[in-house]
Amino acid sequence: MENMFCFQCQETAKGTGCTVRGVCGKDGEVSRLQDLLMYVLRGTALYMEHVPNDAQGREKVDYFTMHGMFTTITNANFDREVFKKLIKEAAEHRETARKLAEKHNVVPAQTHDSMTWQPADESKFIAKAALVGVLSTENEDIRSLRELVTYGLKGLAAYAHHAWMLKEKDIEIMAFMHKALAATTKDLSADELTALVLETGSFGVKAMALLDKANTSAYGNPEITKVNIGVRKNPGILISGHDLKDMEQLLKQTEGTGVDVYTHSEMLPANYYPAFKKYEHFVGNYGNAWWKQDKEFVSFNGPVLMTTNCITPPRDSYKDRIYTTGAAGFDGVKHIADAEEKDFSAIIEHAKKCDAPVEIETGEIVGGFAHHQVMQLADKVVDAVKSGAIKKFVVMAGCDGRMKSREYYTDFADQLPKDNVILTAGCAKYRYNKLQLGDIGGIPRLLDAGQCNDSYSLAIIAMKLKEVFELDDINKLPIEYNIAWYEQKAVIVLLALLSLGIKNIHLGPTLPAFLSPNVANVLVENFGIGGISTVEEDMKTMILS
Ligand code: SF4
Ligand code: SF3
Repeated sequence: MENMFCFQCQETAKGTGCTVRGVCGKDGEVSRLQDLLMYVLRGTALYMEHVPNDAQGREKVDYFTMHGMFTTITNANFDREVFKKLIKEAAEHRETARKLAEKHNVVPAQTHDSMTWQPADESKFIAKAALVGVLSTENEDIRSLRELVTYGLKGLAAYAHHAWMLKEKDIEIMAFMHKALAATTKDLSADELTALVLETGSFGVKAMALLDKANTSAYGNPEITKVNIGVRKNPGILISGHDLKDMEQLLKQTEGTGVDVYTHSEMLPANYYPAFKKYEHFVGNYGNAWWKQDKEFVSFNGPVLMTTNCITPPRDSYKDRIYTTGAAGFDGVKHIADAEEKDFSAIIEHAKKCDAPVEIETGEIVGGFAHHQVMQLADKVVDAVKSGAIKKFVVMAGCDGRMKSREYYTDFADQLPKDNVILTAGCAKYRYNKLQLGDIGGIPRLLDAGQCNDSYSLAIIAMKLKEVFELDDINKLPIEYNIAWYEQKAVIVLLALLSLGIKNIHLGPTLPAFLSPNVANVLVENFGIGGISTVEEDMKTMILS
C-alpha cells in the first residue's frame, strides 16, 4: 500500500496522485494525519447537520470544522504536531456536536465509524488514517465526486474563515458545510453527488460575497492603485497569504518603528485598500507568486509572515526568518498565536536586526479593479464595448504554480489582440502582470480585481454587463474564461462560476487528477468545461472565432 495518497492539487505527482511524498513537500505522515482529521470532521458533521441553526453552543464547533479544513488545503500547514493536536481536539468538538444533537433530540439513528472512533492512542493514528483516506471509496466516480465536493468545501472553509476573522459569519454557510461534509460519507448516487457539487458552488458564491462584504466594510473599497515593486532602505517585514486582518494589525504595530512593510504574492491586493494605503511605511509589493519564495525570501533579508497558504518548505538559509499564524504552519517555524489583537512584537524586533531588502525589480504595477471601482468606470467600459474598441474580456483568474507549462499564460496574455481586456484575480496574475499591456482609451488591458476570492468581483462585473446589455444569458457576453488552478480555493471559485451558469470555462494547465473520466465527461457535456491546448490553437478557438 502507498505511504499516502493525495491528489487534491494541480501539481500532484505524475498527474495522478502523490503516493510517497507530496510534490508540495508534504510527507506521508502529515498527509495521513490530514486524512484522519478530515475523517473526524466528517463524523462531527454527521451530528451537526441535524443541529438547528440557532442552537446555543454550535459556534465553536462550526469554527473548529472550518479552521480544521483550512489547515488541510495545499501549502497551508505542514506541522505534524499541529495535526495530532487538531485530531484530538476534533474528537472533543465531535462530542460537543453529539451533545448538541442529543439536547435537540436529533441524534441520527444510523452511526458511522467516523462518529465514534477515538484518538486514544497516537501511535495508531497512521494505521487508522490509511483506512479512511481518499482511496477508501472504491468506485472511482463516487470517489471523484466526493473529493470534488470536499475540495470545494476546503476552499469555502478558507474564505468563510477569512470573513469570520472580520466578524462576518453566516450560519447557513456553516450548516451547509456540515451537511455536505456529512454527505461525503453517505451512499449517494452520482446524480445526487453532482447536485451537491453545484450546491457547493452556490455556497461558494455566498462565502465570497460574505468575504467581500467583510473586507470592504472593514477596509473600504479597493481603488485603482499604482503599487511600487522596488524597495527602500529600511529593514522590512514581508507579509504573504490572504488574511487582511493580520495585515491591518501588522501595519498598526509596525507604525513608527522604522520597519517597513511589503506584501508578497496573494497579499498584493492589500495595496488597493484605502485603510492600508494611508500607512507611510507600507512600501509596496516584493516578488512574485508563492512558488518563487525559496529565492525571493533569501533576498528580502527580513522576516516573513505567512498568514495562510501558500507556504513552501523553507530553506535553512531563511527558515529562522519565517513566522506563521492562523491556519498556516510548518515544523520548526515560529507560530504567532491567535488573539483578538495578535502580538507581532517578536517579528518586529527581528526585523530591526535585519538588512534592508535587496532590490529585485523596480517600477510599478496597477491594480484595484474590484467591482466597486469597475462600476465607476462602467459608462466608459460600456461605450468601449459598443464602439467595438473592446471586443472581448478574457477572465484569466486563478492560481500560479511551478510547472513550466504555465508559461502558456504569459504567452496567451501577451498574444491577445489589443482590443481584448484581461480580468484577473488570484496569484495567476503574476504570469503577466508585469507585461506592458497598455490600455484601451484609458481602460487598462489588465484589470486586477484582487485575491482569488475576489473572483466574486469578476462575477459581479459579468452580471452587471449582462444587465446593461439586456441579455438573457450570461454566456452571450463577449467574455471568455481561461482559468488556471492549483489548490482548493480555485476549486471553490470554479464551482461558484458553474453555479452561476457560466459555461465553456477552460481550465489549465491540466485538468484535475481527481476528476474520473466519467465525471470529467459530465462537466464537459453539461458545462462545456475544457482544458487548454497551445496558445496558437486556443487563440483561434477562444478569441478569434
Ligand atoms: Fe501532492 Fe498536491 Fe497533495 Fe501536495 S497537495 S501531496 S502536491 S496532491
Ligand atoms: Fe495562490 Fe496559493 Fe491559489 Fe489565492 S496563494 S490563489 S495558489
